[in-house]
This record gives sequence, C-alpha cells and structure tokens, in this order.
Amino acid sequence: MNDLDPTLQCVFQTVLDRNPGEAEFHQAVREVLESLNVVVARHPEYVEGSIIERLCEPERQLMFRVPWTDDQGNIHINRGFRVEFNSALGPFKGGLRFHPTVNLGIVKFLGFEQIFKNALTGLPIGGGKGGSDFDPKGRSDAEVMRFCQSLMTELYRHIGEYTDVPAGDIGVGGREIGYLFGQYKRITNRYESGVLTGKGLSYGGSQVRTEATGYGTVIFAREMLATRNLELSGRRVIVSGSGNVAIYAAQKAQQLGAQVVACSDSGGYVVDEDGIDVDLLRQVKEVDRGRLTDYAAQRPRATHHTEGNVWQVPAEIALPCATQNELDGDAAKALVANGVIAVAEGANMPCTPDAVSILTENDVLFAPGKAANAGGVATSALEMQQNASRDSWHFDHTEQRLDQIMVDVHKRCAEAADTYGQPGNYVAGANISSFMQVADAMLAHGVI
Ligand code: NDP
Ligand code: 2IT
Repeated sequence: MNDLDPTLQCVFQTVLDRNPGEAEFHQAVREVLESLNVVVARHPEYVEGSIIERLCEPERQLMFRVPWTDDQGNIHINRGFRVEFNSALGPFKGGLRFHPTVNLGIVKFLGFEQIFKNALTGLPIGGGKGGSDFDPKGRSDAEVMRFCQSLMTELYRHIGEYTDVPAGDIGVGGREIGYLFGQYKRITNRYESGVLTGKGLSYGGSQVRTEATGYGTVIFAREMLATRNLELSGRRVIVSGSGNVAIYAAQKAQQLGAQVVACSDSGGYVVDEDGIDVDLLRQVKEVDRGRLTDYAAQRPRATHHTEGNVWQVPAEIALPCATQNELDGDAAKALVANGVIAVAEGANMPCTPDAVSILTENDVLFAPGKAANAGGVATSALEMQQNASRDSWHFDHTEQRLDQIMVDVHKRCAEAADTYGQPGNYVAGANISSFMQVADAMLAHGVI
C-alpha cells in the first residue's frame, strides 16, 4: 500500500468513518486515491472544489424490500439496492447483480468503479450500480419472473432513459432483463427502450452486447501485448468463471489464435488440454444452467478439480472473469512462477491489492477491470444510441465500434500513465484519465 498525500488521507479517513464495515468500498476508493497523489500536486483546483470528497459520496442511495412468493407458496423477503453514484457525464449507468453476497458495501464499490470505467469509454454515461441478495440458483423461471417483477415495482420510479439505466451483472442476464423490462413497460405504460440495456434482440437489444465484456477484455489484452511486440496467437490462456464474461473472453481469445485451457465456477475448475469447447460451455452454462462437472463429463480429456484454484494451471495469459478478490497474493505468486506475461481483469476488482503489487513488481502487464472490462458498458451505451435513434446496427459494424472503443480506452490509460511519469502503469493511467474527465465536468456544474 502506498502512502496518501495528507489531503487524500483526510478524504479517505472520512470515507472510513462514514461507511463502516464496507471493506470492498474502502478497497476501491483507496486504489483510486493512491493514483491521485500525483494529480492533486499538479491540480489544486480539484482540492479547492472538494471534488474528491464529493466523488466518494453517492448522489443517491436506495435500499428497499422485495417480497416474492416461491412455487410452493412460501413468501420470501429480499433486499433491493440502487446506488446512483455520479451523473456528471450522463445518466447513472451500471448493472444489477443478483447474488447472496450482495450488500450495500458491494454495490457501492461496484458503483464507484463504474464512474471511472464509464468515463474511460468516452461515451456520455454516469456511474451507478444495483442489485439484490436474491439467489437465482435453483429457482424456476416463474420464481425469477415474480422476483424481477417485485423488484421493478419499486425500482421503476427511480430509473429512466435520461435518469438511470440499469443492465446485467452477476446473476442478471437476458432472462432477467426481459422480465424487468416487461414490468417497467406495464407499470409506466411507456415503451421506453432506453431504460434498460442488455435487452433481447427481438425488442431493442444490441448485437454484440452479450459478447461485449469478454471480447473487450481480450481486445484490451491484445493492445497491451502489442506495446511489447507480443501477440495472443499460440499462447496458453486461463479464465476464471464460466458465466457471461468468461465465455466470451474465451471465445475471442480463441478467435485470436490462443489456446484456452481452463475455466472455473464456484464449485471448482476444469482443465481441458484440447482447448475449452466454447459451444459446449455455452450449452451447459447459458442454456442448461448446469455446472462445470456437466461440461467435464462430456469431454474425454477434461479434468474437474475441487482442490486449489484455477490460478495454479500454467499459462501465459490469465483473465479473471468471476468476482471480486478471487485472485490473491498466493495466486499471483503461482502465476508468476509459471511465467505469466499478462493479466487482464474481466471481472470487477478480482485481484487483491497484494496480487496487483506482486504482478506489477514482476513486470507482468496488468489491466485493471475498470479499463479492461469497459467493453460491456460501452456496448450498452451503443444500445442506448440505437434505441434513441430507433435504429439497429449489424453485428460486424457494432463489433468494429467496440474494437475501436477498446483501442481508445487503452490509449487513454497509456497516455495518462506516461504524462504522470508512470509509463506502463495501467492502474494509474485508468484512474487519472477518468478522474480528470469526471472532475472537470463536476467543476463546470458548480457545487451540486
Ligand atoms: P455471471 O453470473 O454470468 O457469471 C459469474 C461467474 O462467476 C460464474 O461462473 C460464477 O460461478 C462465478 N462466481 C460468481 N460469484 C462467485 C463467487 N463468489 N465465488 C466463485 N465464483 C463466483 O456473471 P458475469 O459473467 O456477468 O460477471 C462476472 C464478473 O464480470 C463480475 O465481476 C461482474 O461484475 C463483471 N462484469 C460483468 C459485465 C457484464 O456485462 N456482465 C461487465 C463488466 C464486468 P457460479 O455459477 O458457480 O456461481
Ligand atoms: O460492471 C459492468 O460494467 C456491468 N455490469 C455492465 C454495466 C452496463 O450498464 O452495461
């Protein structure tokens, strides 16, 4: 951990005092503040305008009861959240997560990260996040529908295409967005396509949105490798998770000629030396909602492991695409010992601060999530553009837009890192570049 400038230390202390027990939120704020040491030295106007303090306090935080009835007639009570963090650059924008571990601190860390990620895309979107501690695992479609309808019965009054635009995240995919959109339309009596992104292609969704986060992460890795005249082609890749981000990261890595040999879920990991069969993985995880043991059972050379973790599998490229703090210091040491050359975060904050230090001290190219996984929300913004103009674009055109956006995100990070004397440090570059964009807009808007 690096020291903070006294002004930033004071801001951080306020964050700790105001948000007790929210460890992930503290972790996310600390990382950004450490990068800003060099910025406050050159830009006193941000300190005078209390911009950093304001950024750490959400504009609005909503927490509400979500009652629903299961298929046996039992009533369940979950908690719903929406944290509208910062709207300096556009309407609040960010996903909804349904997972039993969701609490206010998790939603705040995700919302805080989202502000900077969204700024990096160069598109007009502010930052927010939401979700619930509802666990969709093992629930029928009818139960998920009733839950989504109940959540939206409160959420609808807070969102809108010019106000706040939710999308998916862990546990929220096309099925959930469909039920949420249906209920929003029913309550408001408005066909407001731009109120949610990640919609189905039959009712206003965008081509490439499903693939975008995973594809974007690999495109960012491609750009990072190119700075050292390296390519993805022929390299061994490991991916954690086997959900939306992991599946399409694996697919894009294979399209670029890499060999993806492992992936994981919360029950263990699979090693498949023949290369992960992405079509089968999609069938098992997306269609059947099954487990990786089901995948392994259908592949002759694949092995399923419940001891240890996927980071022990030798690889040159590692793509953590599951959840926060899934890759710790020990895992980073194992990756380094096995000769890893690049790590790109498809998930939000999957590497612990310890892991990031170990990787960067060993000269491993490291892409933080707020840069590497920005392709998902960027394509959500492209969905909003298509909805606003009542248009829909072809796959190839949309993928080209995504590719260019990721090239630009990489460039913004690299240039800011250079300008502030830390060449190759994508964490510093991402935080500095996005902070300055949001901070300048906030200064322009006055004290609000
Ligand atoms: P999914 O729900 O589709 O998949 C999540 C995957 O991660 C599953 O394989 C799941 O395993 C695993 N996982 C989740 N939580 C845990 C946990 N606590 N411990 C171990 N494994 C876990 O989610 P996404 O792929 O959409 O999201 C993955 C990550 O990417 C998240 O950090 C999310 O915030 C981030 N992200 C997502 C974007 C999107 O557009 N979807 C955009 C940018 C970032 P299991 O099935 O066993 O639970
Ligand atoms: O973390 C993320 O960027 C997302 N879950 C996607 C957000 C979005 O609005 O598409």
